[in-house]
Amino acid sequence: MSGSSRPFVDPVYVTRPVLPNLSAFTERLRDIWDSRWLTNNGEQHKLLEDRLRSFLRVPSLSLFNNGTIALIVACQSQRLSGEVITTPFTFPATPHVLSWNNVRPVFCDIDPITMNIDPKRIELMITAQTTGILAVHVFGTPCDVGAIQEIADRYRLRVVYDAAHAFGVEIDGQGIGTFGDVSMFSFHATKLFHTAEGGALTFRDPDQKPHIDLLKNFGIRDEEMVMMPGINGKMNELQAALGLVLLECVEDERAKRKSVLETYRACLKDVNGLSLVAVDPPGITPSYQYFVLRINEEDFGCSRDQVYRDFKQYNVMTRKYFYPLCSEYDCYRHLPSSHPSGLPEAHRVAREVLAMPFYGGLTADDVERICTILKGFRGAGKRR
Ligand code: T4K
Repeated sequence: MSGSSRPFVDPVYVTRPVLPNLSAFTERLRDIWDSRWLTNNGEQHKLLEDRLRSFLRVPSLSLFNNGTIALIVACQSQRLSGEVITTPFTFPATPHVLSWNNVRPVFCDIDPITMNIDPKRIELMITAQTTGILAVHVFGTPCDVGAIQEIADRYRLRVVYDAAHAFGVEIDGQGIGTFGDVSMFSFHATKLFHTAEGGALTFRDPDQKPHIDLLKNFGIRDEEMVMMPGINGKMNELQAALGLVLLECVEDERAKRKSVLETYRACLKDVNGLSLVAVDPPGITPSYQYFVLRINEEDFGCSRDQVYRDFKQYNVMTRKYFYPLCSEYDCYRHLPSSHPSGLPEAHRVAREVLAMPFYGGLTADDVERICTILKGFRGAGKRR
């Protein structure tokens, strides 16, 4: 391996936003300026909904101003109430949207390989109050959608997917946004496809769209009729214009990330104590959103926390996605389902994961240097 272990001059972040050619963006801005139409279902918005529907292979889609508001609306649209079974291994937005809907999150343990909610344990957590399952395709790895749907059908539960990390993921050619009742995609700046802030809901049944579009627009049907207490979840024309030009860059960025992933794999194969989270198992079209390692302290001779801290001295800013678990937050710790005894796999995974720098702008040399630095930490815990 050619990589040296010098510190990087500039910080290397976990990700960098993809940016389009500026003039392609300003061209669209000119159209917006000419039309003086800035938000509320404008031309850019309509065009982006069309383009994303075909890109994501979904029958129906509604754009939002961010993924969290979209997920709040998804829960409203499915009339979730009482308790909803979810995963503790996720970004805070996932359980928070339940709280914002006055629903109690019930944390279910995860599968140790996929790190997604474990369908085998879901059934044990169902009570008379359970109305749905809120599952996350964490790091873009699809949940066991068949097993989840089977449980939901048997108990008449709604299924909402947090697909924030799963842009462009397909299972045997089927868009990930077609599973369950509704799925949420995040278009935050740190995502493979983004609109600076933004998001979307996708759903198999196009009849859901009018209801969801009402919910994101204050419940307004026309100038004299407000149908329900909706919220302002609208994406504006500037965001949509950015999305339209960025959609043209997604395949190129994906190809670059695939090559970054291959370099990581080549450099880190057979390192005792490190395992690479598989983002592209057979049959899955991956998103290439994150590249995550698991560090087994005993075998690697250095803990995940130590690796995270030591990397900073080399200007490499990794992230502990997702530590701490949501069940450990002050607002959820009191819940019976938050007790660590019921979440052993989630606790182990949260201690071991480390999201590595992963974006198309990384060169093979950057990746080799990062891997050389990482290998230099082996056994460091024992030497201290
Ligand atoms: N569900 C799940 C499972 C999610 O992961 C998320 C969001 C949501 C729901 C909610 O969707 P949104 O409402 O956000 O649409 C980041 C993102 O802000 C967040 O969207 C994302 N998940 C989460 C996993 O990552 P932070 O707090 O780690 O972001 P931040 O600001 O530390 O950014 C990470 C790195 O990216 C920085 O160290 C540098 C780089 N960066 C970031 C920004 C914003 C840039 O280079 N330029 C930038 O503009 O949450």
